[in-house]
Amino acid sequence: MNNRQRKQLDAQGYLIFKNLLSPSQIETLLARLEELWALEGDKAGEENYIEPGVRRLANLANKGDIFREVYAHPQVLEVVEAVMGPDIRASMVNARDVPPHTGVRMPFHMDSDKGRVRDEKGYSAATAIWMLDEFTVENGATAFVPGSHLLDKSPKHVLADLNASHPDEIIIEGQAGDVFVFNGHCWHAGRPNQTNSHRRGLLVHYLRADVPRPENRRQHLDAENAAALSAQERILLGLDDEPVKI
Ligand SMILES: O=C(O)CCC(=O)C(=O)O
Repeated sequence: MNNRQRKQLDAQGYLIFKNLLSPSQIETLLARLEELWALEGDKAGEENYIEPGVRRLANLANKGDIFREVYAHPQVLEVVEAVMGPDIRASMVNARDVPPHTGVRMPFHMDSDKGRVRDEKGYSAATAIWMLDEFTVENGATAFVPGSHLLDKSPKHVLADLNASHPDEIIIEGQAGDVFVFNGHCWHAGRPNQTNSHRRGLLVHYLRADVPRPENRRQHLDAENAAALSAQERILLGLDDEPVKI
């Protein structure tokens, strides 16, 4: 991150990095996601939650080595650490597809668990949305309110209609291979797809290590998959953290 990017992250709450994935990485990732959607059928996403009208997948850290280069990408981790310090955990590693001519506008929300705002240690959430298709206004690119992390308020306590567009929102467009990384306390919302093509992305949610993560906000790895990880990836996934009952 250079100075300009650091200033933008602090003031606006987000950065977009172009072309972080190569066409062959995108192709491999999409092939694996489509395979998983076919295998998991109507249970897809259930380890986290099922969202009507869209296709989701969850616990992807356990579903392919290829996801390691995404959730542990150094350029993204640098931003996440700039948001909330070095002690971070990848809580959710998900896919989300807004299929053609479908999806509803999501309510504006933050990705900090339970509407948590900045505390004495600062911010506690950050998210990376990896674009695997082009993201456009028409196909459901994310709505985002720049600078809303500075308000220290959850949109549900402020906005009269969480489902309406916000006067200050911008739509985060980009190409397949780009990644949109943001302070998870920023207000944002998924949008419907009005086109004939899919809008597929990977969503990686990071939380500060001291934020309790219930079972559906953690990655659950089989022994064989866990054994392949580096020490840094084990820490990032919090595999050795005590389970938390919430
Ligand atoms: O897919 C998107 O555009 C945003 C999704 C999102 O905000 C979420 O799943 O919490």
